[in-house]
Amino acid sequence: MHTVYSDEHHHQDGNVELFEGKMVKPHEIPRRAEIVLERVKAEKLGDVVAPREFGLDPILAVHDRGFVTFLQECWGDWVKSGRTFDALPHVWPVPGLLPAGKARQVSDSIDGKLGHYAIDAGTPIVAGTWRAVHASAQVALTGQRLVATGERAVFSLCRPPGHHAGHDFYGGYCFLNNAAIAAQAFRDSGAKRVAILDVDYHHGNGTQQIFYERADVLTLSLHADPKQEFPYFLGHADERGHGVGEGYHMNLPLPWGTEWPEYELAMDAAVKRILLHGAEVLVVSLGLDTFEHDPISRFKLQHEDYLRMGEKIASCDLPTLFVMEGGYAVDALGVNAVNVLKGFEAG
Ligand code: OKP
Ligand code: ZN
Repeated sequence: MHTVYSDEHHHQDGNVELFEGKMVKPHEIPRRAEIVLERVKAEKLGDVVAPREFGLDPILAVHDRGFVTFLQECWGDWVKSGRTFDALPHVWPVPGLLPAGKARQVSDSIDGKLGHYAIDAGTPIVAGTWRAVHASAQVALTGQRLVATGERAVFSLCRPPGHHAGHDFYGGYCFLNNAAIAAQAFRDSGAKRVAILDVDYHHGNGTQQIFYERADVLTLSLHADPKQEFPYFLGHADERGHGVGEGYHMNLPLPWGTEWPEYELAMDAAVKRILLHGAEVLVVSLGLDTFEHDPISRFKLQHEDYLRMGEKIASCDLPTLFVMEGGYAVDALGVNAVNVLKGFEAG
């Protein structure tokens, strides 16, 4: 299996995130991608290739133009307003703030803009953020191209991750939705039915939002119950899509403490739904924060369980693009990610 990787991710290297009431060192760090790359090489998974450049068009096929411009200009505006440390929001236009019929306006102030586009204060924007997230999307798009032109499976080693980013919002360490951008690119290169399976510990709220009213891209997410866990406000089992998209989204929330036997049952339900969809291609949002020792998560999957997970994904028997998402037990991240890919190849 080819791995697509770019060093550009190093430009996203924040100093702080707001976490449990404290400003702490970010969990989403460059070492995460390095250790996965090291394991890919040590296990001889296959060639490591650099991304090609597909420009902005495939990004704008999923994201709002004003939002993308904000991401490109944010750091410059932040510096112009006299700040030197990481850009974080501290005020939000919550629903109910505005009177009925009054549309939300984008502020001229960078602080207003941050609150307009961000869903949390855990996702720092720094000087190199746009450079890194642009490259991360190109890593996903390059993987997409390789699968669309005949590879059975490709690993897009994306960083920063993407599944919390929506049409016009960012957060949860995510800026551009790499998996959604790739799925849309599959549609635009001729695939009629696409599926995105999100196995990150956290609900893929951005991916859900982007495809919620569409039947062509089936989205499925296995995650910690939002009643207990980030992103808190979305990811419940009764969110099933809307309009023509009704029935084309599936949430499988699971409780804290979930181990492989229960996780496997949820995966079986997801695989069944993917096959029913008649998907021609599968995009996997591959988060490894379901691991028992993940510092911010509370599922209990073990190293070997990721081999089983890969086999399960292979049982869909579809061309598959793996897109890297979360996973914060950094020392174990390479082993767990590559176990999924090796399990897939054996399956
Ligand atoms: C990104 B990805 C909860 C803090 C949550 C944000 C987590 C973002 C995870 N105590 N902070 O899905 O791995
Ligand atoms: Zn996650």
